[in-house]
Amino acid sequence: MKKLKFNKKGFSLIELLVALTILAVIVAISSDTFRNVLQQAGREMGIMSTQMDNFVGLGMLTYDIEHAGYGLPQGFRTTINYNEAATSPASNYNDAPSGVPRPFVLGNNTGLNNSDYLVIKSLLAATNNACTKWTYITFEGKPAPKQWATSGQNLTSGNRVIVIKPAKDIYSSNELIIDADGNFYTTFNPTSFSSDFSPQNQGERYMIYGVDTSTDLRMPFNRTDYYIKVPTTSSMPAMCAPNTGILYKAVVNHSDGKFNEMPILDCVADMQVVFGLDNNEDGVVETYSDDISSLTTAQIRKRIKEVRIYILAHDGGKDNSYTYPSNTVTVGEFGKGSTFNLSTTIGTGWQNYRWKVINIVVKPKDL
Ligand SMILES: [Ca+2]
Ligand SMILES: [Ca+2]
Repeated sequence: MKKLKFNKKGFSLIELLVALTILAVIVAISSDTFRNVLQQAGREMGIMSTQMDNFVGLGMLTYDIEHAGYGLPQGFRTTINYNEAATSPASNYNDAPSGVPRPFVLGNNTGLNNSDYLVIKSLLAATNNACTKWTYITFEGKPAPKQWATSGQNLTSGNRVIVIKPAKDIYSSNELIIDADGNFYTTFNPTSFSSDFSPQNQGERYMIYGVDTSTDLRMPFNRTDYYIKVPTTSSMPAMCAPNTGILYKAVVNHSDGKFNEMPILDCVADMQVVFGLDNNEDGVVETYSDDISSLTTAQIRKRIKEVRIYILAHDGGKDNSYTYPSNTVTVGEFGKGSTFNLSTTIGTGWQNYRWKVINIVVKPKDL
């Protein structure tokens, strides 16, 4: 066999493989199907996660935080009356029936083992086929919205959409269009779009955002909640330490306000969320807080520059030959979060699990 000769300054096979892998990841991230892949992988990871680092659910959480606030109305044209999550504890974090939706809402230490409950509101927080799509309609172009050259990017007939009149300048807010009957959404039609949801004046352009494929909307946005729970319908995986739960991503269904739950990590003892805040709005974070309950929607948008997530879980099952070195674990930073006591919360055998804290820092891009 002829031996291949490589220039010393050329690429080695390993380098090429690494480059190709990176390219494949970039292509995957930019494709429409990426979220579907994540969802499917997330389900599988929830069932058999043994390698905690870089678990796929972390990608979903990062994506949702990055896009919190995307397509979210900042104001309403007229009085609005909408529904949101139907059952507690999710309903504790509603902005319905008439509040401007907050991109982030935190239930601080309200969950299992005093873990945090994180709510993210954004059109991209759902997992349906319409919520990543948008277009616009102009006064001159009506009744047909703009069609993209790539058909896969277009909203399809029957999709439920919201319509937003963009802000005039950085000092004003965008505005959700509501018709005379109080409807805050409409059904997409690519050739004859609703005149009630179309610009009324020359030069105006309204944004049209997909929210759901074909279900009537109970709220003019999508919402996903992250929380730790011990499942009621199926038992915990046998490998998990006592008093741990499963970390879920749950999307609020437009049909009934209940959850579509997706397990993303098993054997989770705690999750803490800490926000990096720019209180004087000069672009630089000066404080870290685990309580954003006093912030207005506008302040949440202007001040939250970082979201830090800390997840305490164990890798693999119980191992009697292994001894975890400390009975307390810091799940947080900057004096926020928790000091988790393994011996009192987990109980007997706590030291025979490989405890780890997963730490991510995400900068929201769409606030
Ligand atoms: Ca907390
Ligand atoms: Ca600042």
